Amino acid sequence: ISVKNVHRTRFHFQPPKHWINDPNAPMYYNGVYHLFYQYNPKGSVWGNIIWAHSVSKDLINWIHLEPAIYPSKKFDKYGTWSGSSTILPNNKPVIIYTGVVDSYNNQVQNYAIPANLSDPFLRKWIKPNNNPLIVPDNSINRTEFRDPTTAWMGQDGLWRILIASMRKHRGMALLYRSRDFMKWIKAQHPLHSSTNTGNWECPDFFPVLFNSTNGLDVSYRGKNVKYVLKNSLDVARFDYYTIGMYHTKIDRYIPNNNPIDGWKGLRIDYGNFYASKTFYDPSRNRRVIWGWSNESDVLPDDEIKKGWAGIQGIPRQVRLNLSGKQLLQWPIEELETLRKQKVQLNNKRLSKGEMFEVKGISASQADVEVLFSFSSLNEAEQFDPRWADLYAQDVCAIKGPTIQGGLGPFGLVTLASKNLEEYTPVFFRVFKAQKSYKILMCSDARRSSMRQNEAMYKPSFAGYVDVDLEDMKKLSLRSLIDNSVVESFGAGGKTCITSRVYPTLAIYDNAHLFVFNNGSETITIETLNAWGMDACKMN
Ligand code: DQQ
Repeated sequence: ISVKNVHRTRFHFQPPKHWINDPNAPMYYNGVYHLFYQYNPKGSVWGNIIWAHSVSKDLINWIHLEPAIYPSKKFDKYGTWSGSSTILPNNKPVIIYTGVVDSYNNQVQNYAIPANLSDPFLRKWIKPNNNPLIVPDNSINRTEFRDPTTAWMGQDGLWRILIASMRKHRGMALLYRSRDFMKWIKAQHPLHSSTNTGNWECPDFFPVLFNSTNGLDVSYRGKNVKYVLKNSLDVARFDYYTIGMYHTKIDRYIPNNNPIDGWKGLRIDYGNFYASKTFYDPSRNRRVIWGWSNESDVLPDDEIKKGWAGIQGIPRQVRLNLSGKQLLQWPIEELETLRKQKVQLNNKRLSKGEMFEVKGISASQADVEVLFSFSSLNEAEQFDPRWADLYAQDVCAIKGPTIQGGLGPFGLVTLASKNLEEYTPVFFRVFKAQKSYKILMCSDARRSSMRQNEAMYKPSFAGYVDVDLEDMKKLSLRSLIDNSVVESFGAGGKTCITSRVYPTLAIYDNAHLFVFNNGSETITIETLNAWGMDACKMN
């Protein structure tokens, strides 16, 4: 078994070799999906960053093309960093990206346009001579000025974009306006900002519809809309979002009070997932989010040995949930074309301490959907009030899968070796807090690999799931298992967690999948559908 390949994913997006990070400028144009991404053409650690480019008809199978944007001019000589695309009303795409202009990492914003609009793949991109488009004024920290968003147009006919920045420790989404897309003027106030959050890398701002799965173009104007502001908090290394109102008269975004923005806010994903970005897909009337999942093995040694690092998560359709208080994310339906062998079971009861194996599919490469139910909440353990200040991840570390509980822990055991030397459980645990129930969802990598190495990152990632169990005593879980990644969706995509894991025994045909219950309340598996997954095609 080659070290290079054993942990390569087979249906997640990856180039053949080298380092990747942020997804850039995803778009749908004339029948083709484009994904650009931060790429090091020279090695498997971050550096020499260019924009690699791939195209697809279905967001699952990809053709890798030549790089689209790379350092070549004074305005981007030291790096072509993240950015976004906008499709102008005359059906012409334009990319705005960050150029690094010197070895101190001073940043400006540039634009690039396709050299030939009749090339269906838009292979070549030109950086016109009137670049840079935007240089920071004196009030801006020039090394913290990057990652322009897709532009939207206001009622006044002006284009608007956001640029990530920070002042002292206040993170912010700077707002710029333009009439002609060429001359950009900074608005007096950022669209939004928040103290002690560090730089808001890769901001993303988009409208979502109430009570609908449909996505909206970012310039949409109409009723029944809320807005989402997402940012990647540099220090925390997680992607956060709030839902709120966009007050177009004053050009300010005001998040709903609860939950707040900042480190304790809602996350797009509670695991290894960063620098995410959405785009509107008019062909299916949906909004899709992409996010980067970095390696968690021993950086950078393992990356150098493997010759590759980083994957993109499975694209997810995003929408507002019914309550209007959070997003729902779900793997795009095209993923289902890779499903092959299927096993199904219904109405199976799991009493305390029971665990059984799901056989008949390739457990190292699988898509598993399960609906659990239970008849009462009486057994739920007390939520220790001291945990209220902890992150869910810390509570999961205290209450791991092997610690017997009341209502839970129950869930899946993924990428398990036969005798459980290695396993990555994804599970729920229900607590009774003072006024309500708290549902913890964990994706616990602590026992994922036999490799003894302190430098391996094996966290007990976790988030809470906002479901009213008194209403309906059911919880659903979907996990996408792909060799070194377990990407899970709790309660229909309310809580998502991505873990990167590096089993040494639980690989290929030696990987196993189990369902378990380690709580005193009996759990019923109402339905379980599991599929082995084909590899996607990439070049
Ligand atoms: N990665 C890019 C930056 C961005 C960061 C550089 C986020 O533009 O802020 O590769 O991962």
